[in-house]
Amino acid sequence: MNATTAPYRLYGEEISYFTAKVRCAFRLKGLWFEEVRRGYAEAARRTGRPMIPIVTTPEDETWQDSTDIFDQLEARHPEPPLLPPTPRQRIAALLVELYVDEIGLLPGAAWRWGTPSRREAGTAYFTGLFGPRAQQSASAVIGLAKEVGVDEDSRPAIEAHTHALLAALSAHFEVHPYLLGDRMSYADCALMGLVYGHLFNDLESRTLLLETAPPVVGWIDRCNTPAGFRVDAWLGDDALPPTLHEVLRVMGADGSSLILDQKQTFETWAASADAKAEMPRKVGTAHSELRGTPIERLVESYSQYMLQRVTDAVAALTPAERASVGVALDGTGWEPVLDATLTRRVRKRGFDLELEPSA
Ligand SMILES: N[C@@H](CCC(=O)N[C@@H](CS)C(=O)NCC(=O)O)C(=O)O
Repeated sequence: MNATTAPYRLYGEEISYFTAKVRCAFRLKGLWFEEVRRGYAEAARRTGRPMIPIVTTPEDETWQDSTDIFDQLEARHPEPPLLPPTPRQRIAALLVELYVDEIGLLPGAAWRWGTPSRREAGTAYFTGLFGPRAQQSASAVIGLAKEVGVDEDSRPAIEAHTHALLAALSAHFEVHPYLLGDRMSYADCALMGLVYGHLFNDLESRTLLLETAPPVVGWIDRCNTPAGFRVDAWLGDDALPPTLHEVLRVMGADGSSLILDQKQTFETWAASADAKAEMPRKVGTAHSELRGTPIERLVESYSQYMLQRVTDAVAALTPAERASVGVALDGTGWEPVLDATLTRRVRKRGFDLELEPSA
């Protein structure tokens, strides 16, 4: 079922956050794929957006956006599935992705670019990847790190959050091989974006992982080398074990206020926006906090797309399923995100996002 007559091509980098998410999905599904480096120009040529990853299919279609790539892969190659069919595990997996895409950027950027020595190591890494453009590319990403909320004042809180996350993940992976049990899933693929794409590939955070979180290093290895077609099971009874509850709690308690403040910024912008005009990538600033430390973040319209993905999945549950998810996630800090009502929605048109007309 997963045989193709030509390879998929994944344009991305080993150290790219969002490439690391989807690489795992190709491996999990046992697909024939090749990775192509320095793919920004090809991404821009095919989509108008110099952003990786992109995927080209055996039929030469182009996919962009890790989340959409997951959906396309799942639709074309449903076995083995990425997303569990059961409500608690499905919502948990989508929350892990929301955390990674929106909040994980903070530790990801802080450990790569947050101090002079990290900037030096990151820039040296870029030299091998981008040649003469390394310095320019590094300066651009250092600017993005500031935009997502990383600065000298916020770094201690971001690092404290990272330590808490690694402790919770270590405790979980001491007992379970993957986030949802004995089988890899969407949640593992998403988390690999932060934990492998950035933390394991960056010098200082790799040392942190090796010295303080060996079970997480073992999990990275399992995700990078799935055991062929041996597919074990997700936890029975749609369970979210206590160790996973704690992982979700660190993510939700620390991250949900920033996610909701971004929603507020987006919806304030949208209230006076012209739905027919091209939607800007950045729509304003969220004044938020992490562990009590102020965070200023430029808000991307795309953040509404990611939040909507979770709230739509919640809306699709039956009342009994919704109640069961509520019980399982009680105390994680995710409750206000699960209950959020979006006043304005976005949708994809081609590779672009646009505002849905107001109801
Ligand atoms: N929503 C996109 C984000 C992709 C993304 O931000 N990729 C980074 C590299 S990991 C990039 O190309 N950044 C360039 C930019 O932000 O302009 C996805 O999930 O694929």
